[in-house]
Amino acid sequence: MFKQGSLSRGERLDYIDAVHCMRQKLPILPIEEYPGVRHRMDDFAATHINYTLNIHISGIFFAWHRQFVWLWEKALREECGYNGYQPYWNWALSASDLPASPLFDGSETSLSGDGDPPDNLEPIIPLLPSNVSIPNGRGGGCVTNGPFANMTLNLPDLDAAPGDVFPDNAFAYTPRCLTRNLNSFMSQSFTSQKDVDRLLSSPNITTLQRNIDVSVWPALSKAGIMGPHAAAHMQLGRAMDDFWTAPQEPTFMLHHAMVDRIWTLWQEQDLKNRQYALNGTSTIMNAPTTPEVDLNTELAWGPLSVTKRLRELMSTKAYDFCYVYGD
Ligand SMILES: [Cu+2]
Repeated sequence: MFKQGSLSRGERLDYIDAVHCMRQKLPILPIEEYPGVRHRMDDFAATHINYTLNIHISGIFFAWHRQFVWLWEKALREECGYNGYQPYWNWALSASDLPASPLFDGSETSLSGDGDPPDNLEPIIPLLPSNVSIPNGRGGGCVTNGPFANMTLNLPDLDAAPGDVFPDNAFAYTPRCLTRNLNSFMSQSFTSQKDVDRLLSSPNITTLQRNIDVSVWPALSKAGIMGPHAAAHMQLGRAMDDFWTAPQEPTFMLHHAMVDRIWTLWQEQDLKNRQYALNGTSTIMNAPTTPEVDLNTELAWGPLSVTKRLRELMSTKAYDFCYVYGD
């Protein structure tokens, strides 16, 4: 895995082609149960929906998403002939000006740019659940530029669903456009190098988990601080900010590769104490209450993967994993 900024033009185009290829392959999830799953990329989104209430703000967040991104990279290689690596989105490099970054400038080597502006653009948006309001971006509508112009998302917008109840219509076939609303105020405020540094200087796993997500942590929300995991989702707009269906956004896997890179770099600062550091349970904010995770806790990804124990997921260089992050 290497960062997007270091990819050559050809490597960027190869990655984009591989994503398109996954969108043309038949899914493995059954259509009767998953009417909104129409291709292999949807398999990943639906699987993420199935585990959403376990894998976020919990003790398996890092490990579950590590395997998820690895499965994606493996599928690109094995099913779509991709010869490159899974790139990561180094948030800090695009933080000062999202629409100008090579990732989102709308060029043919980007992941497409901003969405079209809607008819009436709210200048200010509330940052829930805090009472802070922030400047809105200038997009919000369908993405009509770059490699993912006019791309269709098949699974529904579930962001209005309460964060703790599995939505009834989760797998309904709901074709709609990919939307974006690039928000450089958010990226400047929450995903700059100083925010990355704050993550890397977290003294223990509990603090790292809190620092990366924060918005749901009342004390920090009041201070208007949002962790880079949450903030990077939010700064791209609705499609990427959907807690359930975000893997439909082509940026999702690059974002979670960066989350994985942060975990990896943090672990490598003190392998003796951090390699196997765990904290939390396998339910969102421990609701409903589940046991504290340990190295024998089993994780699943539906039909996308065999089950794995947490001990198999704690290092990028052990068991099935063998990868490093370039600078
Ligand atoms: Cu997730």
